[in-house]
Amino acid sequence: MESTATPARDRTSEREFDLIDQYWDAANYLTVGQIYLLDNALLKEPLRPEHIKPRLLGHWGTTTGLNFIYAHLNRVIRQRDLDMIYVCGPGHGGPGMVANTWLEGSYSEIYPDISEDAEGMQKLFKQFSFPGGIPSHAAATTPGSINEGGELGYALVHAYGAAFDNPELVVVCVVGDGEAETGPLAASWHSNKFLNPKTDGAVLPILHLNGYKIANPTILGRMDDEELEALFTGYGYEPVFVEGDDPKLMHPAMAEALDEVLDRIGEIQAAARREGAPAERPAWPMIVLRSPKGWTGPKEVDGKKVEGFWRAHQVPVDNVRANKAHLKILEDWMRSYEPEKLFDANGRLRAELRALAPTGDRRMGANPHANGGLLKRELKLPNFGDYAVEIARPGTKTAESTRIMGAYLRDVIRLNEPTRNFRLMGPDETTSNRLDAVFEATNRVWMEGIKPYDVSLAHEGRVMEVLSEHLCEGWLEGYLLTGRHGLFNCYEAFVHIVDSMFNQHAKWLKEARELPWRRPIASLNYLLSSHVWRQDHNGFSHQDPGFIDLVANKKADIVRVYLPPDANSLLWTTDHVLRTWNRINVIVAGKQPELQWMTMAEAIPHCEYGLGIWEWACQGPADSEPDLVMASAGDVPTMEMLAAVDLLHQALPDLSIRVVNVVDLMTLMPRNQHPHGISDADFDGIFTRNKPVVFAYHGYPYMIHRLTYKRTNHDNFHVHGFIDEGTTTTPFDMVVLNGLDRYHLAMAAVDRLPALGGKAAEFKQHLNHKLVEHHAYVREHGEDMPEIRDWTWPHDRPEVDEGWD
Ligand SMILES: Cc1ncc(C[n+]2csc(CCOP(=O)(O)OP(=O)(O)O)c2C)c(N)n1
Ligand SMILES: [Mg+2]
Repeated sequence: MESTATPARDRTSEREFDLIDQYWDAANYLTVGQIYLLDNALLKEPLRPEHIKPRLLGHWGTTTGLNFIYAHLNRVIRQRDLDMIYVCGPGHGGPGMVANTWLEGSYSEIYPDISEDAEGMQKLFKQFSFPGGIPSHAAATTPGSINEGGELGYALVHAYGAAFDNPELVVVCVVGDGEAETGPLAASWHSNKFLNPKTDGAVLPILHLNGYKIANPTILGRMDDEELEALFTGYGYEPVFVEGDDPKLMHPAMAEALDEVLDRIGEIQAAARREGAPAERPAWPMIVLRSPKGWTGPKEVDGKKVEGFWRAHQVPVDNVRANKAHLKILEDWMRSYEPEKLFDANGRLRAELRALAPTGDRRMGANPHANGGLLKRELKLPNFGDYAVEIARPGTKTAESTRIMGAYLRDVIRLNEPTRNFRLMGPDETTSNRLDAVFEATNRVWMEGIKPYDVSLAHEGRVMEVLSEHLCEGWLEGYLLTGRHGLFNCYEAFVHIVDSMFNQHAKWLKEARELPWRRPIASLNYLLSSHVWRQDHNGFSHQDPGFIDLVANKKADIVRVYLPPDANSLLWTTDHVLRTWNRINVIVAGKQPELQWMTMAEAIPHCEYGLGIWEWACQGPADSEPDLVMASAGDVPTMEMLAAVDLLHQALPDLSIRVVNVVDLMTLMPRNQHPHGISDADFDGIFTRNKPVVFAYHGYPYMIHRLTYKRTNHDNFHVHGFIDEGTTTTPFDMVVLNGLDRYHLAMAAVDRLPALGGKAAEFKQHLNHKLVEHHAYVREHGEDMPEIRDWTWPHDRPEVDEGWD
């Protein structure tokens, strides 16, 4: 006779699903509590207006889905002993992430004041979106988070960045269906073309189709399953659908889906890691979770649909203090989770439920990958002096500075190959930026097909190239946040595409630095090459030095901008930035053959100090105040400034000129505003207190004024830089158009030296004639005049006087 009894395994499952459902209830309860309650956290008394926060803030709609996923991930982590982190795309669901880390105990471990009891729960509720408390979004303050999530679009790219070179890690990434409409997120699906199942971890995207954004349906939410399946299959995924609104059916469906995708990930990895297995890109599984926005919340408020609609997005019931009916809705809603069954009288999660969370570092709020500094190992760095360009006389020999840097990076890659913790990202420009020596040591990683004639393309490699600055930036951020190192090389003009991502990372670092439990991560390093002054062939679209201005907006202790004028100073700078942590370093350096100035012995102290007087270039007695200071920051401006000094010296040999070069832009700031700022006394010593300073600067001139406006001699600073005059023309014409050329600089100097009187008139006329000649010449010949192209610094280094007597 056939038995009607449920098999034992299913009975256990039913019981387990019931517990998971309660765990989910607990997380949902804590979410609502954070949004609404100031007091009466366990609802031991009837809810009264004074229990309610005066300002109701937060996002409810997304959190039940996030909480549902978290509870189910806990099950598989425990069952399979998974090393798993949770990247929460809809970071506005912050209270959900906080609730879950509190339930698993990781929150109270980090913040003991928010203890696992009634008092802690009370504080947990109060602190949320409250002055002096925590932000409404998942942030650096949220245990287990590597993704701010406030600005939507970067979750999936961060998840992939975390998974690279972490073969045992599973990165679950919840993607909001609104978030999925952003450009960066839409590009991120292609990251699977760069993930090697043998050497990298797995990313499990969970597309959260709750159907709505703030006040609109979502595109993906309104697409049918057939079209979604086609879309994601086309992206190279195998979507598994979990859909519905009945928790009784949804728990088993989600558990089954998770088991299926994790089995599949296991199979993919086992197959790829077998001896001699062919490397190929698998179709990675993903989950499409279609569940109501604001699931389990109020169905209707004031006769208007809330659950399963965009009205559930933020605070679904407002004006609760004053409106009795709303207060009742809130109370009924909170009591529907039956808090008395979830928490004991002391506010502790019941032991049976607590046992559902993983333990120790397996808890997603305590996983060290989400606090990457804990895992960070220093890089092994070669001796940068070994790559130095020999300089017999300054300004006579040319080199491509970034090509020299490429050789250094090649050996960084070689030295760190065993630890697999360094990557070089770029939007298809590594060769263009002349870093191609790196391909002597590694390849571009690529999991798509490889043709026999492809160049430096392989299934494994330290270089990641994709024509998406968003992906390069996001992968690197994810990689750094999980404890590794890297560098992003980019055309200067197009790095603006990631302005906003830079902003968010800077915010993350600012917050994380204030949290002692977040260990320092490696700095985010940019090499901006193919810069404004040498994009003469590509024209105006490719000419923009404004990223520096954006960078300078950020907290002084986080950002650094370096403008090394030659190869040896670029080598020092590269070595330096790779040794730093918790910073954002921007290096701007040219890739074209350019004159070289400093020996390595000169470059090291110059760069260490960040700026200095180039004695070998000064005209007139070095031991007295000059008539004029000629200063520069940036490679092309430095050459033009020195050429101007040469012109001035020839025409006005009695003029004493001091030559100053700035590598570390932040040295110009007052010391109390930036840790690299030099003292006022030193600044006055270098730039004088009252002599004219003609400053040739790489970017927008206003920046130098902004950095120096508090300095004594600021009124005498005359800055020449990019004034948005760009086009396709010769390199010298570019600087002429912007008044940054030697002739304009020399004229600017003369104009500031009234004492020269009539002596200067003839010289100025000569300079003006030169500009006319240049103008005619380039328009006739299509290249710069030979005297410009072939100019070199005419003076030898003066004999170095070693003594100080
Ligand atoms: C780049 C960006 N644009 C706009 C917003 C404002 N915003 C916050 S939440 C949201 C809707 C998000 O919808 P979805 O991703 O579907 O999340 P969920 O439905 O899970 O709340 C928007 C537009 C933002 N945070 N980031
Ligand atoms: Mg949505």
